[in-house]
This record gives sequence, structure tokens and C-alpha cells, in this order.
Amino acid sequence: MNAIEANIDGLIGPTHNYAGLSFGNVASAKHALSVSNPKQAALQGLRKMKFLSDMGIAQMVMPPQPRPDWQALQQLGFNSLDTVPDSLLHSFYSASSMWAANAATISPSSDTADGKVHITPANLISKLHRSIEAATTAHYLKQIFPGPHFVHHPPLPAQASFADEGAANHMRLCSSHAAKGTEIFVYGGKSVKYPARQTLVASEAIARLHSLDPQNAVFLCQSPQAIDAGVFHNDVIAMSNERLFIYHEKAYEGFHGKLDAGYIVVKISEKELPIHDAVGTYFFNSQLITLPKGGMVVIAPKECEENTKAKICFDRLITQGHIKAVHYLDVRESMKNGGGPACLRLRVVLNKNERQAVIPSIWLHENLYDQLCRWIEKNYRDRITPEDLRDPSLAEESQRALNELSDILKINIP
Ligand code: SUG
Repeated sequence: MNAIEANIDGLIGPTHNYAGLSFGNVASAKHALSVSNPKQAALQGLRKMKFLSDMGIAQMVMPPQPRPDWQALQQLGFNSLDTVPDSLLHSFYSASSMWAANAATISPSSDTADGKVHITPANLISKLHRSIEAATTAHYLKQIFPGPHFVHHPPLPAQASFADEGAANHMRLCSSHAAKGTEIFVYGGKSVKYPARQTLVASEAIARLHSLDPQNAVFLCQSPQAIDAGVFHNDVIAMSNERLFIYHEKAYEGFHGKLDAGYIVVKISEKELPIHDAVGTYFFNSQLITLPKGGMVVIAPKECEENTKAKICFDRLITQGHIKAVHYLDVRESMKNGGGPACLRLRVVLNKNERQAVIPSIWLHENLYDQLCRWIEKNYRDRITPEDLRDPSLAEESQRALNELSDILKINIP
């Protein structure tokens, strides 16, 4: 029934900074403790949303989470920031909820046994600064998707065996968005240098909770070699949309024969694009989207335009007729923390009734875009250093900004 794909992007928060919090994410380590520009970051993210919305793609905005996270700090006995050690201060100040691909796993109603959209927020337990997102994410998603069409599961138990990073490790192949699809869950193999962030047990639990037909759920093991090369999420090494699945030859272990022959599977070889360049450019962290008038285009990070091998790979995809065009966008502030265009968005396939049930105030249109630009210009700093996290006025500014945003988006922000 007229199902389309919509995107929810995480609006980048006013405390965006580089704290080197994500061991295994090479960009985060590389830019640790450098100076960030939250205003530019938020505008870059918002412009990306506007670019998609102008192409006719349904686009929603999810608010940032309150930072510093006073609830988490108080739970540890802190009532002011003065005595909080740097490591904790950085974690509780992180704007990492911007990467909405890690917010949840969502199964569309055409895939589930009860014909409802199933939503499981990710527990993100592998990293402290990300684990504190789960409760507020659940709170936001319940407000965004209210009513009987949606089933909200709680995050999986907060324990290492159930480590779950959401849609960044989840893909869906289908003949069209409305059709029953094959949901692909990617979990980590036994890596040596860097930790895997998703377990098979967690992925299986989500498939079960979402009441997927077992024949339509595929579990792929991410190769340890890829993880150790800095591929901390599947969306750094593969992309998919409708029938099309594009992956790097070093992405998985035991991949052969796992996908239905009805899909178009395109392999990018190590020779064409060494894994080092795939991680450096975030080639696979592009958004592969179907235009309303038909045909697919790619929204790629600007970094790919500057890498000859990545550009040749995209040219090949165009020549072979898989995609019509590539649009290179600048999301460099997010990229420096290891988050490309696809990390910033959570995809959700919705039919007409489900779309109508979504809270109307978060759909991006011209007016909301202008309002959010003004809100960012007014409330955001253009520079944050690690020392600035000790400045009490940053916490006040951030709180004030989110209070105003709550009125704009008509969402309760805790
Ligand atoms: O979890 N970076 C995020 C990037 C998430 C990217 N998301 C997807 N691939 N879908 C992470 O590693 C860095 C924060 C810091 O170092 O300040 C960070 O959390």
C-alpha cells in the first residue's frame, strides 16, 4: 500500500566535539581533542536533510539529546561538573546521538507477522558515551511514531552478549519498498585489534522480536579483517536499497550463497578500492535512494570526490546502469568523528496510514528548515575545545537551545 522510504536524521547538537571516544573508529581517534565547529556541523547536517527533501524524499528531524547528561552524572554522584574527571566529562557531553543510524532497528509492516512497524532502540553498550543514548532515543521514537501501527520494544539487555548498534548493522533488500523484504543482520567476527560492536545473539533477538519470517532474515558475519581495518559498523563497508546491494569483497565471512538470487549484488574488489580507501572516504556510507520519479541516486561524502579510486567506482556504477548520479555533500564535521551521510540517518519504510500517524511537526519542509537554520545561528558556538567542556555557560546554552527546540519540533526533550 504505497510504501515509501523516509529518513529520520539526527540534528547535530550544540556540544558537538572531538573526544576520541570510539576505539576502533579511526576518524574519531585521528581527530581526538581537536577543535570542533558545532554550528557548521549542524548546518551541514541540516543542509543534507534539505537536499534530500528537495529531491522529494520524505525527511524527518530528530532532536539532539540533552548534554551534558545530568541524569547519568547524578547517578554517579556528581552534582556539578567541577569534580567530574575528563574521561567521564567527555562521554557525558558527547553529541553522538546525531548518528541516527545507530538509534534503532526498524522493520517495516510488510515484513512482520502482525503487519505492524517494529522498532527496537539500540542499547549501544559497547561505548559509554553511546550507551547513555538508549533511553532518550526510545522516548523520542515513541513520540515520533505513536499509535497502533507501531510496536516499540525496549532496548536489548545492557550486557555485552547483547551488544546492538541498530540500523548501522541492518539492511533490507526487496523488490519494491511495499513488498516483503529480506532483512540482513550483520554481526562481528572475532577481531584482534579492534572490538566488534554487534553480536549474533543480539541480531537474532531482534529478528525474533520483530516477528520476521525466518526465511526472510539473513545473518552475515562481518570479517575480522574489516573490523581491524576500522570498519566498526556494517554501513562503512556495504550499502543497499530495494534490489541493489553493493559491498566490499573483504566485508564478510562466508557470504557466498547467503542472498536470494533475485537481488542485484555488486562486489567492489580490494583492487578497485582498497579497504583503507573505503574507510578513509566512507564510500559505502553513502545514501542509496530511489527518487520519487524512479531510478536511484547516491548521496556520497565529499571525501569520495577527492579520491580517484572511489570516484572511478561510482562512475562504474553509473556506467553499468545501477545508479543515475552521485551527489557529493559536505558533512565533514561529522565525518571527522567517523559519521558519514548514511550514519546521520535512520531509514524507515512507511505506508500511507503509517506516515499519517507520524507526529507532523518533525517533517522537514521549507519553513521548518528556515526556522532550524535561525535556531542554530542563534544558539550554537562555532568553536569548542576540550577545555570548553568545563565552561558552565556551555551547559546552560545547550539547555536553553534544547528548550527552544522542544517548542519548534513539538517534542518533549527530557
Ligand atoms: O559510534 N563516533 C560514532 C560514529 C558513528 C557512526 N555511525 C555509523 N557508522 N552508522 C561511533 O563510533 C566519536 C565520538 C568522539 O570521539 O567524540 C563517535 O562516537
